Amino acid sequence: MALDQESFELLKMSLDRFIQERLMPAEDVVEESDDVPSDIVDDMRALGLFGLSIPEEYGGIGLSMSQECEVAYALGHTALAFRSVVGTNIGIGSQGILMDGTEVQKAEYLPAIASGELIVSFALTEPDAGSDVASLRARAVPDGGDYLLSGTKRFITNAPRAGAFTLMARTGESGAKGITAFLVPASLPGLSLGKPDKKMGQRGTKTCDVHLDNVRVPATNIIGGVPGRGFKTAMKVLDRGRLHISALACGMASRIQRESIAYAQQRKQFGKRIGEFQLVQAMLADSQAELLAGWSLVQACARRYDGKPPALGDPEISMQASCAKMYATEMVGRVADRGVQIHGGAGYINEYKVERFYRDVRLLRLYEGTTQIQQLVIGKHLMRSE
Ligand code: COS
Repeated sequence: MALDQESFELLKMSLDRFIQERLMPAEDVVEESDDVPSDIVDDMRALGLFGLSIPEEYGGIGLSMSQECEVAYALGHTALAFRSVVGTNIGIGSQGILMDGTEVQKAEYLPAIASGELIVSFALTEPDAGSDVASLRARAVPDGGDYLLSGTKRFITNAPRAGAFTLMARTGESGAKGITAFLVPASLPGLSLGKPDKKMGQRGTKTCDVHLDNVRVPATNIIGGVPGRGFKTAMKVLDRGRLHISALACGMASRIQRESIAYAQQRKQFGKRIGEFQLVQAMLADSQAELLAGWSLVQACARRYDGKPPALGDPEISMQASCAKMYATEMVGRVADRGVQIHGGAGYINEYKVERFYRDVRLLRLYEGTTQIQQLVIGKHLMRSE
């Protein structure tokens, strides 16, 4: 699956213009209001951003992973809240349905997800199951032809905006094999939302708890129709999500570099522009080399991903996605830190963008698997290989 090159170039041109002319000027509004203005969300729908990764037959644009990474890289150049609005529809919310759903589920859900009419969230994490997903406790108990779902899901991105959830609950034995993925409409009785999370950064992104109190879900809403496959579905979705996040991290590193270079070119100290000092140039050079290394790694891993049908899962691809996620998100943390350093005291003041980006990028090393989880995935894979 891929969009032809000519159409993709046109899409990228419109997107770049949209980022420059609509999103960047609205960054302060997002920061101050802690929300993304609804007219911008409407424009995102019109541009097709919600359906980037959904095949054309279901009303999406059908980008390849490499193309999706280029889009994530472009969106990384502005407040991360904008990408977050569309992020769950492009990635972790929709991909379980696409990879493992039945034809009926795909036909029912994907067109509305692609158009952005339906926002879909990914509900995996729980208060006591973060990195250790296999220990999750939300229960799904069979009742007639239905399941009754109970439990709490935590830090669920876009939950306040969501019309449906791809939600993992336990239908069987302890561990990974007892986990099932369900499609859960947000309107079902017994489903309620917690208070909005107050986060360190990424203002404008919406996360909260999702509480399930005997929510009756038909068995036909099990993704793929077979219980016990939810853990693998979640892991495959995360492999893809991790590549997307690494591209986003590189985009944000590039933006922080731009801000830092612009500052170094105009700020004067000791009678010179600070960018003329070699110690400042050294920081910029380190960031530039790391940014290029990260982005090259992400592109190479995305190309490799495109060579393999995603529904199958592949330990080599998981390992590569974890390498990309680990390197790119750690890298942008270092770039943001240097960005603040280059700005000096101004970098600690919120009228300069680097102060905000420094806080925003911190999350990239945590969600969709911490750096330590990426190390585990990589290490496990290496120890298994001959
Ligand atoms: N694709 C397909 N199958 C996968 C897979 C993948 N990427 N990763 C694991 N599996 C399969 C394994 O092959 C194994 O299958 P079998 O039992 O048939 O052999 C099964 O899933 C269990 O795998 P494993 O034993 O590796 O599971 P663990 O409980 O050890 O968990 C980690 C592995 C820690 C990597 C996983 O729990 C994880 O990714 N945690 C972080 C979760 C996360 O990112 N949370 C963020 C919240 S979502 S925003």
